[in-house]
Amino acid sequence: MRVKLKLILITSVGAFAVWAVTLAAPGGGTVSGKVTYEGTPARQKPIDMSKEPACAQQHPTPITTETVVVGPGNTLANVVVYVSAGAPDDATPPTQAVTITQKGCQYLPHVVPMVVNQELKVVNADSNSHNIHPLAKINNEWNKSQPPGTPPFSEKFAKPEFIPVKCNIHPWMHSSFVVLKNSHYAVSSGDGSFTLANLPAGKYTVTAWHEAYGEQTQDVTIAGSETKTIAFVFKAKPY
Ligand SMILES: [Cu+2]
Repeated sequence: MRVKLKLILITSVGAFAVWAVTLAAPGGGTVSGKVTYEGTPARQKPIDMSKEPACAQQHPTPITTETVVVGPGNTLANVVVYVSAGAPDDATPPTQAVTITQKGCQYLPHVVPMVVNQELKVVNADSNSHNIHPLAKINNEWNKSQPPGTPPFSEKFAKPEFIPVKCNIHPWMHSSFVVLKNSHYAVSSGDGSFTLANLPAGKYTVTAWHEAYGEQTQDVTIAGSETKTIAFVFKAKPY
């Protein structure tokens, strides 16, 4: 009788555990919000691509530098928002590669976050050569020429680092590789918004990084499947 009771108890505890896991598995909490600036951002400079006609032709309206990309309502794009403390490092890198494409003598996207040892695919979609050169200091620095029509190549970075990237052929081309320890990251879009989803309950430090305005952090505690809203406001550097 006693054994039977124990069995029933174990079975119900087991069933409860399965039920609890099922409840917790799909969601977790969410941190979302907006990145804005105050002050006057430096005016972006028009890019003269006349030396590379194949690229110039791709921009009927001349483009500008993308160091600071803003939207209506003082919103700030291209800010990497990521969990810098409180989450475990990814045990294995995400299986899907991150891609940077050189097109119209621009880097698409302008800011490229990735996880340590995640595959980074470099694509040249132009009919001219590019020379992609990440100026890494903690990771190995490399410098690769990519003539038109050559297939994409893959690289990866073994350590977390913010890496400025340039093209040795076109001085106006620059990008940033942001190598992070976990996949809890987002890049603020044109309207400054970002979302970090699927965060298990816990206390986190969230960092927002901008290539010209530096970084800010905020602590956020997530309980259950709630959504917490936070805001980052950067001081724009003037002209
Ligand atoms: Cu180039």
